[in-house]
Amino acid sequence: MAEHESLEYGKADFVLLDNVSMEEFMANLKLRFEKGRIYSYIGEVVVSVNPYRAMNIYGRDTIEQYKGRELYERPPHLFAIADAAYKAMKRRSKDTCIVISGESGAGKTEASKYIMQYIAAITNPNQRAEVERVKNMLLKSNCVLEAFGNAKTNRNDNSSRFGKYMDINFDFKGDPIGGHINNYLLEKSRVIFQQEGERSFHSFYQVDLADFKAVADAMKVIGFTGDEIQTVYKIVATILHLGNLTFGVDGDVTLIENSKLVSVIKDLLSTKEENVQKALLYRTVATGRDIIEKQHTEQEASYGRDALAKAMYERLFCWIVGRINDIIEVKNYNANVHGKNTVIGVLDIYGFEIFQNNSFEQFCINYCNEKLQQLFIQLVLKQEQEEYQREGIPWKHIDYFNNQIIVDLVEQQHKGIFSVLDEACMNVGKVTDEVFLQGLNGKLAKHAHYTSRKLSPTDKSLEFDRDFRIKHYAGDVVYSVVGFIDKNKDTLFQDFKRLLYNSSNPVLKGMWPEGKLSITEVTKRPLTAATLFKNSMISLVENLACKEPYYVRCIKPNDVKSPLLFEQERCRHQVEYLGLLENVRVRRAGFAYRQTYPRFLQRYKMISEFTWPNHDLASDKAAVKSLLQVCGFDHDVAYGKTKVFIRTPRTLFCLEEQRAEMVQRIVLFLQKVWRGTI
Ligand code: AD9
Ligand code: MG
Repeated sequence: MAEHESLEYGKADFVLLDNVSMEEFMANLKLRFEKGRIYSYIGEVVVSVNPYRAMNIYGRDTIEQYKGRELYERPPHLFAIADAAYKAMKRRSKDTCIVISGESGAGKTEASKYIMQYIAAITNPNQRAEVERVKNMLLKSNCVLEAFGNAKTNRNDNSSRFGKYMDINFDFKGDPIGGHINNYLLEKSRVIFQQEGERSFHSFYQVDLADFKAVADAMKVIGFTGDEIQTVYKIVATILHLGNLTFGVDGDVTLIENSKLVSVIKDLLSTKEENVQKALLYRTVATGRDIIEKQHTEQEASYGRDALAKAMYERLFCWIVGRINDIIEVKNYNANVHGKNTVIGVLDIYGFEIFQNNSFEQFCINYCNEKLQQLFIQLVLKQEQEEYQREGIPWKHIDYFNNQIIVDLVEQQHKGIFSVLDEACMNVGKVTDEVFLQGLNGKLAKHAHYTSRKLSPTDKSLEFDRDFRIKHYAGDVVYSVVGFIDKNKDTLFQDFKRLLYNSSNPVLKGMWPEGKLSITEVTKRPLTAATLFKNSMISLVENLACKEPYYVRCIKPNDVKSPLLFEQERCRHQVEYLGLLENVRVRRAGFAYRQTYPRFLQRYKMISEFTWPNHDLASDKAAVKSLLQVCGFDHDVAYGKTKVFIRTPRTLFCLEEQRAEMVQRIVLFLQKVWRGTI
């Protein structure tokens, strides 16, 4: 139980609720939010509610309060979990990771930044210049990634439109020596289309001097060259101009209506005007032995232009991440000399999404959340189980909904939705989204988590040839198949790749190595977007699974960015799909609380005369036993090899109360001694 918090702020740890019911959970969450207590625990999981106002809880003094402390010693905070992850890494040479989840606007990115700031603040006590440089680069990389990967949406003014996993590497002293970033599925369609009230990526608007300078300076600090920074902005400008480019027809000839733009674009891309023109209007195809240039229809030309804009931006973003990695990655680390190099990973990834219209992107994002939920289930349960085994305490099985069935529905070979989609995309001839839906219906008719109107004709919430519904662990989502095939194929005409590869700007050329291949050499189909995403998710989960995980579950209190409003229904839904109640149950079904014997004594020894001020028993374990026997709690605890386990939270409460009483008495006693009245 966290110290320094009276019950007027509610229960700091949900494990301490009298009854685990949705009502009690919500009442506690609301009370804490209203009292300005935005963080709570479920055991070691941090539950965070976005305060939508500046909180004075991230300063140097707060950092000092959490540094080196145990989780329960201070009120719940992100810093406590960051410190726990750091301690585990430093003391036990464990790789750890902090998984931050929650929906758009819930506060994931802010949380990840506070965690990084905390780690930066508590490390490098000797002020080694090299470590300071690394820390600075890691922090600055956020600024660059946000400029190119974030955008204003209706849900969040600074919404991350990509998933991010960042490893921070530490040397044996526990100081950061480098890092690595993995990025996932950038929402590149935003470059060509934004919903009403939304914007494209921040980078397209950073033309006023201050914003531009901040990002360009951050790039410079990280180590981008002048040429590289210039190329980045040339690409951004090219994409803006492509957005204004329109096509028309004259007889049977497709032409560019505003050809002046082509001249601007060719300068930005350091290529020839005729090459740009040709790539926009024709595609080269190999038919048998012949190579012909086929003119685009107006529609094809527009499609090609949009695909080019999207692909250039996506490639730019991945290139930026790659460059940052080149620079911040640990080089020449010799474990024999420097000791083990350990890692803390921070995952800030899109939460579950249910929109009015859900497409391929939402499908991928929600699949990602299924994978992470599966990992959460496995790790939380696995960890509990392992700890009980290690400590020699019998394990009791707990029932929970295992979402593996939904993960399989999406990713299974041959039968899964991704496979059906890829199969549809392989077909030659006219493949439509409807054909894909038929394929799904054929293969998944009997699946308990899949429905379409065809299979359930009376279900009016679905359209016949357009929609399917997945029963996700977090709720039902209806997806429209429109655009699935196209987004999965993600075609970019080869001609564009060659155009960019043949640029005389070496930075741009370097981004498009596959443009080197001539038409006859291109034989391999590029992997589909679904396959790439699936592979990246599988390797992400593998990576997380071998680390000791810490969780931050973020909740968005309302849709109007208000610091005052706690929308009950809105929050309840999030608590539900984040599986927080199950989390509390799992935690309580075993032992709600555990602590090593010395630590336990340190906190409660004043309760018993056998242990205060010191005990003379054979071991700390024996002393804890005698203390708990005297208090009458012996029936509610188990004694492991190194830790005492307490089953019900009430016992811990009583101990805390008795402790508080004794501390009070001791203080009064000491005051009297000092005043000389004793
Ligand atoms: V998205 O999935 O990338 O669209 P996030 O990352 O979950 O989303 P973000 O961290 O960007 O949300 O938070 C949204 C906004 O809430 C921020 O821009 C802040 O204005 C506000 N916020 C979030 N956390 C805090 C906080 N701890 N203190 C103050 C906060 N404001
Ligand atoms: Mg974010």
